[in-house]
Amino acid sequence: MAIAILLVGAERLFHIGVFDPKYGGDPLLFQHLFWFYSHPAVYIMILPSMGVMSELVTAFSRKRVFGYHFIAFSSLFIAVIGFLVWGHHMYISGQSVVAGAIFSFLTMLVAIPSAVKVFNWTATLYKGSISLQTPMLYALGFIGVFLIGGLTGVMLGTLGIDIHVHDTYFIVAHFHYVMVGSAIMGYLGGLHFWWPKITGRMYNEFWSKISALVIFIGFNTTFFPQFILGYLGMPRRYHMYPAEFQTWNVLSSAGATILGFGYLMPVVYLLWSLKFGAKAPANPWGAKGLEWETSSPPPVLNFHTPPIVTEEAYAYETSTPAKEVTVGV
Ligand SMILES: [Cu+2]
Repeated sequence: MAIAILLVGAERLFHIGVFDPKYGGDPLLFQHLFWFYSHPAVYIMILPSMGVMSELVTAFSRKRVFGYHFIAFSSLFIAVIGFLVWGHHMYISGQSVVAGAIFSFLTMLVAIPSAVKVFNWTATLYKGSISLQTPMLYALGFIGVFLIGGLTGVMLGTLGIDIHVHDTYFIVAHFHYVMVGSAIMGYLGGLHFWWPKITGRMYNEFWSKISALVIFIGFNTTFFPQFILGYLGMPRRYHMYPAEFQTWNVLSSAGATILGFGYLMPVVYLLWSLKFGAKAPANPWGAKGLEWETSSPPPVLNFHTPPIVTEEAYAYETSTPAKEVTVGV
């Protein structure tokens, strides 16, 4: 993005032809630079959320995360492939069919590490001792919503389907299933998981569960109709539309209102908990991990005395203990 801005500056100030045909430039180059930055930017937003997911699923299933190494390396794979797929935003920009086919193939590759994660999280749930506390509700919501976001990504990576739904609400719906449904759902799950650790206060369990459900329902009511609208041909960035699209648009707006209330609720009960919430114990979830070995909130420098690590990471009851390691402060 910095390079693109510098090039725009060079063109405006010194009339060096980069993007503007008047000076011999090509406007499509700007799209290339934009998407070369913007596609990885999307992964930058969802990868931390996926890390939180692995933490939540294992803690609330009381099982070591299934396929730990596969989950870890799939994140690296997604990060690398993310830089090679920008052309899937430009199938109908006039780029060559060969380029389109290569970008389509590379885009399909993203499905592999994504599926590795979803299957491994699901396998972690299998025969786990699951407790449906608020962070876990967000984690389960994430799996469902990300499945839809990911599978519609495969649909859009297909050259033929993308020509039909390009620049329609289908894109808007897909993007929000990944960015709002998945990424923000993971962030909220993480916020509810570590809130007692960060603040030393417990929030209201009842209202936090209600809020998670309201967000899930509001989100799907907002964005699922947009898949249908887009598939039926409603373009994005238009505020007027034919009468036959009215019902889906009204449903989507109604969902956005529900979603808005869902997002406001945590603001209220989390702020409330700062003053009136019960004092949080060191480890309210019975989770594994060094942060749960210290008080909530942690003291300056995190530990009064160096903690002694006697277990492997995520050593819930099915795992074997590892040899003793001392961790410095
Ligand atoms: Cu992309």
